[in-house]
Amino acid sequence: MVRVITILAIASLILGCGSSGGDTASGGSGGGGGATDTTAPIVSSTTPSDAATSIAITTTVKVVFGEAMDTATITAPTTATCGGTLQVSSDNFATCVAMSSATPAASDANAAFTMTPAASLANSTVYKIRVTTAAKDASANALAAQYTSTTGFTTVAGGDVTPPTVSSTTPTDAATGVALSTTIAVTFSEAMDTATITAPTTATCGGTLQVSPDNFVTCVAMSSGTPTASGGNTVFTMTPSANLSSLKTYKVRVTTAAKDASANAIAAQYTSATGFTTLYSHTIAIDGTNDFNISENEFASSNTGKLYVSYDKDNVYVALTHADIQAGGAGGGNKFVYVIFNSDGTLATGSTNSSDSKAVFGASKKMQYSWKERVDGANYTEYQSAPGGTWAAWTSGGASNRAAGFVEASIPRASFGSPSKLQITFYIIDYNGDSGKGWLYNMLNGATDGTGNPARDLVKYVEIDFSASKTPNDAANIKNF
Ligand SMILES: [Ca+2]
Ligand SMILES: [Ca+2]
Ligand SMILES: [Ca+2]
Repeated sequence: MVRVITILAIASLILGCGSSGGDTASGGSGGGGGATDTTAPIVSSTTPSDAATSIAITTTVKVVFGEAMDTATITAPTTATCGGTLQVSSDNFATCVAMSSATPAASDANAAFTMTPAASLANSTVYKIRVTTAAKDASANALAAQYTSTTGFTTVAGGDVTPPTVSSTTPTDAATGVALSTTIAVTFSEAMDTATITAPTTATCGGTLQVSPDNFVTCVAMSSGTPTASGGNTVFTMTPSANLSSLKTYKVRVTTAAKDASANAIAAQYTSATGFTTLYSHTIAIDGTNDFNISENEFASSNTGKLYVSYDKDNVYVALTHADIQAGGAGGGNKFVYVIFNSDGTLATGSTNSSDSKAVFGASKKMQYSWKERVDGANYTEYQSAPGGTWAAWTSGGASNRAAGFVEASIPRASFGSPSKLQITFYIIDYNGDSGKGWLYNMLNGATDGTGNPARDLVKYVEIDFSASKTPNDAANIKNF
């Protein structure tokens, strides 16, 4: 019985073939094995193409076949050991480029396959592509012969893979005494891609170069979002849109979006360790109102009065409060405020006595400039200097204002010869006191000295250093003659 069925089946098969054969030879009638592909696949192209040059070291490698392939046969090595059917090598396949995946990405209906190297290729290097005969088309026909690039593609020369670094900043980190009008520059170790160097133009921190007084909660608004490049694009300078603030410490930050000309980013965000600190500056209006800052400008005196010293880049400001000071023009007394200035740190030049002969400094110390203001009675202002040891009228460029309990003055720093330091001391004298000899409130000494005959010795003075980042009333600024 089994035998009969088998014979029938064979007969049926033969009959079927015969029947089919009766049609045209093109035979589309197709039983399963109909259009059998017996043609070996070919490599029709590669990308990069053979003999191509200046190929980016980050390139992918694509192999295009003449027909759809059996994806199971298209593989790549993931280590330097050559393996798989698609290979890339710089040393005639002694070793191969490790790919990020053993399964090349198929496209074009399985006719194209793309490999991504696990790491950047080397610069100035020739790479060949190989396809082994284990690569088969969808009908299991293998490549007729192994394919190998004739020449290979060459990667781009001289690639820079070194991240740039921040070499320095200006002002330098930890600098003090920085002018409020400073610009800020960042110097890199190499030329940068200028398109990646930007700055914020509002207080919102943004851009790759930032300057902040509060650890980057806010940033200094710059006048331009594009720092000025110099030094072959290694130095970038920013100009704040307004002066910086007095006695603030500013840090500089460079974000990792800053890149060199080869698109390498800085390895880690740069932030100043300490920051730079600005100079002191507080401008006073000479208007009879006390607009000095108590915490920065005030010196106590036990003579019921207080002294004030401030400065900005152009002027020095001094003031006193005292119960003896009458409103402008008011009062019937004969009292004067004296402020003595020296621009000579050694106090070696000038006059031994004040211009009213009521005060002297320590032994052999001399005085150079004075501002004298009547504070009880008719208004009177006098500026004198003693360049050769003798007091004479001085065109100080100063201005003063006297109000009830308060008198203040400004004098241009240039009028003292723009010194780096200035020594200042204060007293009040009453020509009607002590039988017309006058007597002193020795303001910085905190004592009433009494008679003005002989001249009183002023023991203390304030020394301001215009280049230091200190408040004028810093305790270290009170000196002894
Ligand atoms: Ca084929
Ligand atoms: Ca570099
Ligand atoms: Ca004022």
